[in-house]
Amino acid sequence: MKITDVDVIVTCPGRNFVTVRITTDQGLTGVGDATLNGRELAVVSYLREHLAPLLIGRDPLRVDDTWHYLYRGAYWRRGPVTMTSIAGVDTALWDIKGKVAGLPVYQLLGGRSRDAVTVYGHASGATVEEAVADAAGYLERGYRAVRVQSAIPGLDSTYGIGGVATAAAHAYEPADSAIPTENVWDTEAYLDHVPQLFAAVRRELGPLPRLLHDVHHRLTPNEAARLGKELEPYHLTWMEDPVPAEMQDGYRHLRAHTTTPIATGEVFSSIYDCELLIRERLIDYIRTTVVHAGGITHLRRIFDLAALYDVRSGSHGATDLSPVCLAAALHVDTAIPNFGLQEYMPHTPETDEVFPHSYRFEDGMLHVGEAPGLGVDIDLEKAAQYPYQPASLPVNRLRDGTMFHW
Ligand code: CS2
Ligand code: MG
Repeated sequence: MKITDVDVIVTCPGRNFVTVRITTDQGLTGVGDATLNGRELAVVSYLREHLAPLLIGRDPLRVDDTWHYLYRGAYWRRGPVTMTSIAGVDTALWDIKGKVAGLPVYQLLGGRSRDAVTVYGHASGATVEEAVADAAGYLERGYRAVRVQSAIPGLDSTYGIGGVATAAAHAYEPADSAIPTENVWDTEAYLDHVPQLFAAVRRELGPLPRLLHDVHHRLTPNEAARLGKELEPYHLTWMEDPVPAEMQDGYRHLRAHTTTPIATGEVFSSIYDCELLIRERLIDYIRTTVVHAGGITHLRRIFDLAALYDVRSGSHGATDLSPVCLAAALHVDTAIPNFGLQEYMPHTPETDEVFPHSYRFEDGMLHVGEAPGLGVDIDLEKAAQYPYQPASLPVNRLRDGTMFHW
């Protein structure tokens, strides 16, 4: 069998997505997500100009060899653009391999380690009361775990705040303008508010619901230690991305000062970004996912390393990761021994139409399909109806204008 075509498809049903579609000489096709929010066209160029020509004529079933051919062959290894491009190709090859074998991909990864995948939903609100009500709504809809974010008094906008209306419309998308929106950030206002938020959530919802919070990379290790300590009474399942991803040794200070579980990894693109944090048990959950961490081939290796140190998976699953990525992530989540939680933000109805898929949500769980391959595809006609729209993620500045972390 030989690869005859490698198409890179850009579509924007509400937000931009990049999809790799590989075709073989026997008419089989495979799809892979290669969406890098706010930098989509860099990946498109890397794929079209540099990877597609190298794949024509290759045997699509040599998945691991192709992965190393693209990774070691690049000479300039790692990094978000390279690893997202490799991920798109790798995922499409796993899809083809499943179709050739007549099996869903999780069967090729070792079979089921569980009957369904526990997900967490995104509750948020412009006020504490609204956030608590939104979280209660998720529990009523069967979710077993809820991430809670709320607006910070005194700040016009804060990460993750879409409010009930936006949540109902599945419309929260931070990359909302061609030129980055500039927000004002205030760490003290945030640190003062978040413990109050979780005090209210626990008071209203009780001790059992699994609660999560995304700090979104905005604290120093010592500020994160303070927050982690102040959140201890509320027994969070995890505090996510407390410090910028580059500050890896800062996790030692954080870990030494709080027992609040820590999750990180959504911006990591290779096992080398995760190794120290996993090996020193500085985190409890690793949030790498298929599209940004080099595809199924490399993600599986990251989770295998994590399993050695009892670190669980907590894969990123925001709506800027396409249904192709979510389907692939569910196959990995279904098979690995050290599954923790899967992030789940439902996509817009238009997006679900462009990417027909067999996974389904039921009672707080996502169920991977049994179709051969990944159980997801791209409708080329529908995709063509939604041309690319320039969109950048926001930036943060402190009150004095200093550039900060978003
Ligand atoms: C966030 C993401 O869902 C999350 O955990 O960190 O929504 C993130 O902001 C976006 O994926 C960035 O594109
Ligand atoms: Mg996050």
